[in-house]
Order: sequence, then structure tokens, then C-alpha cells
Amino acid sequence: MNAPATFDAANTSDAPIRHDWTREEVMALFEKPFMDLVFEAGRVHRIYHDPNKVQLSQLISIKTGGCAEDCGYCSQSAKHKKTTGLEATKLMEVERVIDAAKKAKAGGASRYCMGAAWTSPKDRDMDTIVAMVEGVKDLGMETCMTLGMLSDCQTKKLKDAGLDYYNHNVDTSEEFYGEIITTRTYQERIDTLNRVREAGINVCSGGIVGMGERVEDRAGMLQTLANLDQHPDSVPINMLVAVPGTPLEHVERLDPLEFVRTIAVARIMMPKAEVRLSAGRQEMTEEAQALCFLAGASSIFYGEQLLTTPNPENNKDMALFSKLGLSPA
Ligand code: SAM
Ligand code: DTB
Ligand code: SF4
Repeated sequence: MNAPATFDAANTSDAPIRHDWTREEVMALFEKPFMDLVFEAGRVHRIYHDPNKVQLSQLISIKTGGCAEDCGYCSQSAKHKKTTGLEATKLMEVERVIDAAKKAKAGGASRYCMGAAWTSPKDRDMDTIVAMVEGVKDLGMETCMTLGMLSDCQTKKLKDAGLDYYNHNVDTSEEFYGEIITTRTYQERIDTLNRVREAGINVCSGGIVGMGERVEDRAGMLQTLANLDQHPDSVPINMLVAVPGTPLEHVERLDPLEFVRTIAVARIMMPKAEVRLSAGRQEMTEEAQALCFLAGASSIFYGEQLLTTPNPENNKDMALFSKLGLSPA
């Protein structure tokens, strides 16, 4: 790899991979002076990553709305349909997904993330899902799916189809989780992550900040992720998009500097992972995003739409990359 002088992959012992983080240790990171924290995160980042490269993942909602789960942040829960007014759609046709993936690739994205508003996939939909994975892989893109909980048999089908990543977020700390979601347990999420890992699919797991949680909950979320047997390969950190009509619509906005802190702590605790600056960039200043990159964010969601909410336009992101001297990985 043509790495710049600042990128020193040899010194990995200076940023050990640990799975035994205590809550006190994680809180101590969150409580560091901001400059010390970001500097330390930047140091760790440069050991394992090229700090001037950012990976681009693009999302598509292959099945929108009508979800039986009650996640308080989500526009797609059937429980909030009356107030959000979001109409449910059927699973998209394979060809339409591949056409959209071609456009994403032409726009510069290297990973295509396909999301469905399901508790878990129905077995009758698996052939369509498998065809989507195979079709997107044939374009030479990395594939990611987020379909809810998986059975062993479904996980194997995804692995056999060649799926590269599976996204399933823990979302928050175990303690705060019950305030946000009541229809499935924290442990069920961990079970799905373990199933995905055991099948040999790369794990993408992170969460949301800005839901009214305490800093202890942000610490707890990262502690859960970093203390998994193996760190997730990708860690999406989402800033809540407060969707009108959801129970979290009026929650107090989190200070963007606290978001930067969360990115920095994620980077220090999971040095090799791709830490993704995920939902919420539409409302974030360029300066806040630049701080996130400085603090170790190595990936973004790219393209003008997330699942149901807007994301910055490609030319806006490329203008920011140009100002910062960043290039797509
Ligand atoms: N239904 C599947 C599931 O929950 O695993 C897959 C799709 S779900 C929309 C994927 C993730 O997107 C959620 O776990 C959550 O972390 C994130 N997300 C959803 N709505 C969001 C919002 N309004 N703001 C920020 N992140 C959000
Ligand atoms: C993740 O952590 N964030 C993405 C992806 N994984 C599936 C989804 C963000 C959704 C934001 C709200 C919306 O557009 O509906
Ligand atoms: Fe359904 Fe996923 Fe939204 Fe929860 S986050 S309501 S599981 S689509």
C-alpha cells in the first residue's frame, strides 16, 4: 500500500486490540479533555488507517416501512405510522436494486448497503435477497445487508451468496435500550451478531447517539461492541435524525462535540474497525464532520438518501473532501 509517512502500520503494539474494557475505563476516555481525546484517537487512527482516505458506503431501502418492531427513533415502525404517515412498500425487484447499485458505483461508492424494515426476513423472500447480493457483487461492489434478526439457515444462505457484511446495531447501552425498544431484547441482537460472525460474514454494528441517553449509555454501547469476542469490522455511529411523528421527535439535540467524542472513543477502543460517520450528517456542519475525521472516522454513508431521510448530496461531500484533502478509499 502507498501509505503516507504518517501512517505507520508497524507500531500496532501502541494501540492494542482489547476486549476487556471496564465501564470506568470507557468513562475515563469520555471525560478526557477534548484535545487530549481527539489527539489520542488520531494517533491510534494513524497506526491502522490512512488518515486521508474515507470509505464510501451507499444505502438503499429495499423494503420500506410497516415494521412490527417499535424502535422509538424509527420512521419505519408500523407503531408510528399514523403520526409519520410513512407508507409501507413491498420488497423491491432485483433489477431495480442492481440498477441503483450501478448508479451508486458510478458515483464513487464502494459498498452497497441494502436495508429492509423487517423484524427478520421471511424465508419466502430469501431467493430475492440472495439474487440482490449476487447481482451487486457482480458489479464489483462490496455488499452489506440489514434485514433484522436472522436464523442459522438464513445466515448460511447469505454467506453462500457471498454477502460481505451484515449490519445489525446494538443501538445503545443495555441499560437504556428498554427506553427505546420493547419488542426485541438486547440479547437477541447480540445473538444475531454472534450468528453472523460464526458464519464468517463481516460484522457491522454500532448505534445511535442523541436519543436522550446519558454519557454512561454512550460508554456502555461502545463497551458492548468492543468486548464482543471480535470487534465489529464496521461500527456505524449515527446521530439521531429526529423524524417528525416518532416518539423521539422532540428529544433535545446532542452537542455535536459529544458526537465527536463518541467517534474518538470508538476509534480508541476498536482501533482496526471502520468507524462510520453515519446518519445525521445532513444537520452537521463541515467543521463538525472534519473533527469526526480527525477523531478517527474512516467511512461515511454517501448519496443523497439514507433509508427514508436525506443525506448530503455527492457534490457537497466531494467539495468537503477537496477542502480537507480527503479521497475516497
Ligand atoms: N430493521 C433492521 C434493523 O433494525 O436491524 C434494519 C434497518 S434499521 C433502519 C438500521 C439502523 O438504522 C437502526 O438499528 C438504527 O441504528 C439506525 N437508524 C434508524 N433510524 C434512525 C434515525 N432516525 N436516526 C439515526 N439512526 C437511525
Ligand atoms: C446504520 O447504522 N445506519 C443506517 C444503516 N445502518 C442501515 C441507517 C440510517 C437510517 C437513518 C434514518 C432513515 O433514513 O430512515
Ligand atoms: Fe424496524 Fe429496524 Fe426501524 Fe426497528 S430500526 S422499527 S427493526 S426498521
